[in-house]
Amino acid sequence: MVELVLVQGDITEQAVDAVVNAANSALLGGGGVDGAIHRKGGPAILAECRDLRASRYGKGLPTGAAVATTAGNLPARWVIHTVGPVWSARDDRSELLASCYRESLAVADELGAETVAFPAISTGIFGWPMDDGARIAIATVRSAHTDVRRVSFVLFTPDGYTTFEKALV
Ligand code: AR6
Repeated sequence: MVELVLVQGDITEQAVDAVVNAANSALLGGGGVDGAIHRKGGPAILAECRDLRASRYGKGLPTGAAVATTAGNLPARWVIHTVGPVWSARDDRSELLASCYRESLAVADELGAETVAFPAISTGIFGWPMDDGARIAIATVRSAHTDVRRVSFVLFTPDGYTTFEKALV
């Protein structure tokens, strides 16, 4: 079973094999986690993202999918970019959010990454409620078939940390 760890802090500082980026389908950067990863990781990440767009994702990386690049100057070896769903009160997009966690772990397995750090995907600019996002994140990682040994959820705010702590029990 995967070991789950909660960390309050900045995902760009995590010394793990792979950090997951809460990206958008254009793969060209943005705010939040995405902005921080590109800022600290440097231009090598964007260069690989551009290549991926040119070779495989001309229409953009689909919501719920994941793809890896170098981590540039970050302490991690790889960045796994995934696109979370935008929160909607009308339609249930939970399966797409679960898919982000599952597909990211599948990419980690392909890379041979044993330690992976996730942010709380979709809970920032994409508006997903933190408690529901935490529930989906934890349930999906717990039930995943993966060779990843340790998953850290890196929560930027004390509130986010507390919410994940409650969802973990
Ligand atoms: N480390 C860890 N968590 C962080 C960090 C950080 N450095 N910065 C923010 N968070 P968001 P989304 C938290 O907005 O909701 C971008 O523009 C934040 O508090 O990064 O999936 C992309 O390009 C929140 O709880 O991602 C997309 O367009 C969580 O990380 C869009 O935002 C996710 O917030 C994706 O939106």
